[in-house]
Amino acid sequence: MALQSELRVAVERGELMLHYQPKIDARTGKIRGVEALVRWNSPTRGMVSPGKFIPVAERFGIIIDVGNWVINEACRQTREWMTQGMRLKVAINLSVFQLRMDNLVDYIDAAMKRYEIEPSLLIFEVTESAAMEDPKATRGKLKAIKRLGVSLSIDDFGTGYSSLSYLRQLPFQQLKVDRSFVIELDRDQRDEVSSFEENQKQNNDALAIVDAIVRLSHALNYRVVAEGVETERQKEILMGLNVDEFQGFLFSKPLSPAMLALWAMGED
Ligand code: G
Ligand code: G
Ligand code: NA
Ligand code: MN
Repeated sequence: MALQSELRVAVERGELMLHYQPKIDARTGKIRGVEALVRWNSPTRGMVSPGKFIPVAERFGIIIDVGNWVINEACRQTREWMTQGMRLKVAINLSVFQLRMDNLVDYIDAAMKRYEIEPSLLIFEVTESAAMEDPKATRGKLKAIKRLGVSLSIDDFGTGYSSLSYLRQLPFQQLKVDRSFVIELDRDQRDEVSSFEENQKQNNDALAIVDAIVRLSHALNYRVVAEGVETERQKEILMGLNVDEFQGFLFSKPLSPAMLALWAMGED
């Protein structure tokens, strides 16, 4: 069967699950929250990554069902952790197709009420390119989501083409620096093809770019998260640039809810 046909029934059959990747406070080194990342445990295909099935879900109109499932499940899990005495901030990714739906705001509101979630515990991540699509409609939708009391984060920043004047008009509280810049920060350790000088130049350029992004973000009162942090060296450079939070394999890969709870307890 085609991927989209199997995906259509996967939601009803309970084949989707969420894993959670820690977001680390740069100042304290402690966990500040988690990002929910969907996985599909298919009986015929095994574990399918969202990088593969989210684009298919978007192309075939299944993303609304998938996205609604993610919102509900993330709220349910947030409540379960609270019951266990863990107040974790949970970030949920939104597709541009969800942003186009009239009833998205009502759906989020209903899920928060269903599980009695304080809005301050939720962050919605929207990619820079999604935020730039149909700016006027998107701005209205993001403002309506913000009015629920949740936070908004601009994801994969640096890969799109947003104008600063437009960004200012959007109600974001957090900005996530795209992984590609973090990789460039210490390229000499990973790239043996380019010369030392070429790598040095890449590193310095990336440093200047991330520095500018952090300063701009702080001027606009955003907290800055660096994505895809894999090495101590990257972490140290990012600390020097005043990044507020880290996310990446250096700290933890995305974990099942049970593993995340264990990991978070080991942190204290
Ligand atoms: O977990 P992984 O690195 O394989 O994720 C790949 C891509 O899938 C990332 O770009 C991530 O943002 C996206 N993704 C993961 N979970 C969700 C989700 O719940 N909704 C949407 N829209 N995208 C997601
Ligand atoms: O697009 P988004 O930023 O939501 O993508 C998050 C994805 O990035 C997750 O699917 C996660 O598995 C992946 N990811 C998280 N940390 C790292 C990392 O340190 N290195 C790499 N290569 N991928 C990461
Ligand atoms: Na994200
Ligand atoms: Mn991202």
